[in-house]
Amino acid sequence: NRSTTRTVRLLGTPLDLGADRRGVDIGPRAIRYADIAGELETAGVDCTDFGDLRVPRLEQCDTPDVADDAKYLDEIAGVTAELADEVADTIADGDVPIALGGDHATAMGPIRGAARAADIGVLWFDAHGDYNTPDTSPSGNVHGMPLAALTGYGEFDGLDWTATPTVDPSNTVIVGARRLDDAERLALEESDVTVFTMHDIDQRGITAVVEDALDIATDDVDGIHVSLDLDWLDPTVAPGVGTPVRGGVDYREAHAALECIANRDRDTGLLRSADIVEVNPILDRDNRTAEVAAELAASLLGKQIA
Ligand code: 6HN
Ligand code: MN
Ligand code: MN
Ligand code: MN
Repeated sequence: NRSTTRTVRLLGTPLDLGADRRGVDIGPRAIRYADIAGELETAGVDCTDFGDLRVPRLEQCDTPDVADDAKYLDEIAGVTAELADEVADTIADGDVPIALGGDHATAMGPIRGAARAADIGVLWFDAHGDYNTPDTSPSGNVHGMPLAALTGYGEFDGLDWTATPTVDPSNTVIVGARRLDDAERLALEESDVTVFTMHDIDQRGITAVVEDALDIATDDVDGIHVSLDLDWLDPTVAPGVGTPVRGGVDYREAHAALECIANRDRDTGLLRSADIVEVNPILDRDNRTAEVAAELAASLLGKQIA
């Protein structure tokens, strides 16, 4: 049981090298303007902001070959290795790191950092599986690959750490999937990763699905990381994302899901780290998606709604 006030440390990661659509690098700033710090304070946690990590600008990088099967992988590896160090330091200080992306390749940082100190499970809220590898990816965009890399699936040239799982696939759960590439779907079927689709949420309701996801992710580990891709939500609620897919969770379902995690966390202190990714202000309307992101952070950290 947790009784002391916790401190969240925001780690801005303006990484856009993993995705095709420009603008996701402005995500951290938009989420700050949406007052994530104030939202987190309403959840009863203190909030410190470490500013932004340095990320190479796309214009400064060598243009990838058209045949490149994992574009900017070296640069992304460098940025996320630094982010992993910051996350590990944050956890060692007793604080909760939240990485603000940036595209979803960002998640490699906090998950590797959190896994250094403890065995963790992962809850991956996403329309997509992000389980492609350089060999299966239809786009060569690394934001479609982080979960494969982190569970030790596939060959990633030059990324030595992918040779062994950072997280056990049997403690890895995708929630809300509705668009998987063919090879990705097959690979997930053969893996020990659990996938709850939107169909499961339709049939069983969001809270039942998330309770199951929590049971799976927390089995025989010390804590969890929560990875929140804003395209998990329906584009009517979160339009500012680079790869929108119709048919996502609505506003209340999203909050209910994170409140389930907060409830479990209140009893057991299982939440180690999180990332909030894929907010693209260029594609957004009136910063709505960043506002949803900020509000969801508060629900994850235990904001009471009454
Ligand atoms: N995301 N499956 C597609 C690809 O290019 O691999 C889309 C990936 C989207 C990734 O939204 O984090
Ligand atoms: Mn994603
Ligand atoms: Mn996605
Ligand atoms: Mn296990």
